[in-house]
Amino acid sequence: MALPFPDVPFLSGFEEPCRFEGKVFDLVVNGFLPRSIDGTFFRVMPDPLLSPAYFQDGTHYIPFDGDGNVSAFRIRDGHVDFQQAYVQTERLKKEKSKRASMWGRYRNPFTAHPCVRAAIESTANTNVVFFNGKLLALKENGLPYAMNPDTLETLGYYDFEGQITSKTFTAHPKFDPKTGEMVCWGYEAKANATTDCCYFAFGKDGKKTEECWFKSPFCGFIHDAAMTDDYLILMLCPLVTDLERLKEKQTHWVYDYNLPVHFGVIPRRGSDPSKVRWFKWKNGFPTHTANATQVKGSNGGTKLIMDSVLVYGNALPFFPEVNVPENLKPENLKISMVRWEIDMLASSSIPTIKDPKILFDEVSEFPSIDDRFVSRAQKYIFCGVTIPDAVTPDGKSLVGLGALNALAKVDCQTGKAEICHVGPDTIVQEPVFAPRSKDAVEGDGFVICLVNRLDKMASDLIVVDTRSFADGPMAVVNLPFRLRQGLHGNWVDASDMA
Ligand code: V55
Ligand code: FE
Repeated sequence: MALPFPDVPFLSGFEEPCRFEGKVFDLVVNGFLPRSIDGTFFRVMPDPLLSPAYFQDGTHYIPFDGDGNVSAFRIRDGHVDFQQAYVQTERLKKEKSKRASMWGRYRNPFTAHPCVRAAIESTANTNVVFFNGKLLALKENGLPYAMNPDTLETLGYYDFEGQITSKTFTAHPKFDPKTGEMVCWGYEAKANATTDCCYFAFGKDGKKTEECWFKSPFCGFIHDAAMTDDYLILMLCPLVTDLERLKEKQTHWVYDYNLPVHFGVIPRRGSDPSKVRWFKWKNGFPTHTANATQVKGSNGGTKLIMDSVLVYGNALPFFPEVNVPENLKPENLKISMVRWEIDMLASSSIPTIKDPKILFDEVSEFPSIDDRFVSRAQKYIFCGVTIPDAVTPDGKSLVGLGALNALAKVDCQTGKAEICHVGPDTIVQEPVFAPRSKDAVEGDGFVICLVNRLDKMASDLIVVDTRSFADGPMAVVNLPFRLRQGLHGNWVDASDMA
């Protein structure tokens, strides 16, 4: 008998597990979808399939738990077909055989039931990327699961035909539009709570071209990075772990308000660990990058410029915190889109970098750009934004990271943004950009975004023309049900998938 899911906020209301796999043919389109949009929007959400038998109180659940359930919206000739399938991870197969979830706290194998403790822990629930003919479902504590992009059939746990020895693989690999390379890293790459990191890259044919092992200054969260022509810039956040806290059955991470954020600069070519450099800044949590580029500085050296979202404190309040400043109110945490500068001629062993410049000063998350401009100075960033005056039916303001209620098109040169309102009682998920054509100018195309209609308890896919961004969506595509909050996804043009 399947027990009810625990009555906790992360599993209730709009966030109740969806658990649906299957297809919906020809979704209803309100408005207009131009024929130039031809491709698939893939995204993934953490979506617990089995209710927990082991920790029935559910208090250990956080929004990053849950089996990866991949959605595909295939857009062609003005029509949208929908498909969804779970990644058949080793972990999900064990859950299905037991007809219950047997896992404990987030990324802590010491809390899992003995029957499942040895299983590959990845839930494949954080991002889906297309590379070399395969769809890769990613979770940063394991290797990818490969899927067939046409059928969403899981092909298996994927070590790139034995080419990688890292035990982990980022959920945010970078794709070089000039060379077709996929640039990746893993942290805690030999075992949980180690400082071992691995940088690796693949040519567009899937052959490994680089592998470089190095250590980070402490064992912390390295969720996202940005890439220039010659460097990968890792963001090591002050969200830390150690073996003791895992053995004490705590959740993996704790945020330390006394620890600076660190940036690791890895040369993309040459695989020389002695060339890896670290830089630091005050305490803060840069969550996601938009892009980076490298220029020649006035001192004659290389200057790296990187744009990211910056939260001035713990961005993930479901993880515990230490050394919290006395006057800190979580609801007042400031969030900005910022531009960092890293001077490669700076000489001390871990130089402190200067305060970043603010690009856009509203609460924002999920920055995305025109991916044809990765590692070049982009003009536009598309992101979710919180417009503070929007209210829920019972008059509550929608504020905070979990409640992005509109989309923004940020002009990085002027700091001005166009806002696309998406309707009342709506939370936007991560927007992705699809260019109008292969040779369109930067940012000319469409923003595609799944939105949560809290009033209807259903989801819509919206499509916004970036030429008339502030006019609102040109098409609203109705799903006949609700998809919970997802993390990341990508647009894949049909010509790239063929
Ligand atoms: C993120 C999400 C995760 C995770 C680590 O996007 C970071 C942030 C869905 O799980 O495990
Ligand atoms: Fe992410």
